[in-house]
Amino acid sequence: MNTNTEKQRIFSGIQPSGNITLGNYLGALRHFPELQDDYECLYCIVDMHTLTVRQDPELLKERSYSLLSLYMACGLDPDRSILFVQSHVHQHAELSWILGCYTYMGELNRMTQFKDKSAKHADNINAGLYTYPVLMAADILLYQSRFVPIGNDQKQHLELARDIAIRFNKLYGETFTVPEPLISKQGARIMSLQEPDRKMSKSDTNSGNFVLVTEEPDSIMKKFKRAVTDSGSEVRFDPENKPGISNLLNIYATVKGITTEDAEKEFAGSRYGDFKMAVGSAVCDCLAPIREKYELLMSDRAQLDGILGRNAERAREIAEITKKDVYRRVGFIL
Ligand code: ATP
Ligand code: LTN
Repeated sequence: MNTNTEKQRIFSGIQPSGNITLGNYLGALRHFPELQDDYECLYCIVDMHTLTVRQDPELLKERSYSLLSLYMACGLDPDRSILFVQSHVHQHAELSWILGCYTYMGELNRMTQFKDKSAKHADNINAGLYTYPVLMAADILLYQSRFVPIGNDQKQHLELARDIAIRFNKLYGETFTVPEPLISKQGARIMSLQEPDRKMSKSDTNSGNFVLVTEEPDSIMKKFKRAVTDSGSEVRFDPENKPGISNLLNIYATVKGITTEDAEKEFAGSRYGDFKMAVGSAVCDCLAPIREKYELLMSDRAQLDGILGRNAERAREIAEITKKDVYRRVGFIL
């Protein structure tokens, strides 16, 4: 367990399964930098999780570098936070096996992400897709993480990680810190621009559904212009009856740092077309500085490799402490 004199830990991960969307940014990544001062933060590029869906090897590698650059472009400092690649730290896979033996199939059967992804990839419902939440629990529990900043869609997985930690602690004594989710009030669930009843997802095959953090302003504006609204004419926050408009209000409020009520007031009486353009340009303003930094960082591979190497070493040191403790408790010879 963490002693009181140490800073509490934060852990979060994003899959390099595609380019990072506005949804990933507003739901999760945006909050990562602000936690760096008060906590010891670990932000992982969870490449092992991406194999649950078929990936192109060259693209996967490229996207891992890209995610590291984006972490830094958003304000993460690799000397303060530990920014690393999951597959560089062998303890994730090792702990995952053990935790799998303390997870019930009934629990995994209930996971909505498994159900959604099985439906989406019916030709490849593999065992990794099923045990995905166990690996995620290992990611978090290895570092005795206290808080986990995530979007709303990951809440169920975090609950499972908590249940596994509590179960293991009951059997073997206090081994794991029981983690808690950090879910923001606004921006925790950004919906698709074309199908606003589905979440914005980076692995979506229709690029009109998402906006990328690194996308050019022209292209962003086009996507907002084409965003699906409704047959009415009132800019009103009503997710059930007006999912498109409500999603746009949520996006606007989150990037501007205001409430959806205030956003609604600002656009009272506006035409849909003008409203959509205002949301698009607020998003462009928010993302432009990130894109500039990102491009600079991506141009120096040697620097990125150096950061990954150093940070993986720091992560392995922490992870080994928990892994050894777990091995000892279950009765493995050390
Ligand atoms: P994939 O499409 O490959 O499943 P994804 O876009 O759903 O990926 P993840 O890598 O699984 O993204 O998630 C990274 C983080 O972004 C998680 O904390 C997740 O909760 C958050 N997140 C993902 N999509 C959204 C969204 N639409 N709105 C808010 N947060 C989101
Ligand atoms: N399952 C998450 C990504 C993820 C994660 C984690 C998030 C893997 N391991 C640990 C937080 C903590 C996702 O699909 N968004």
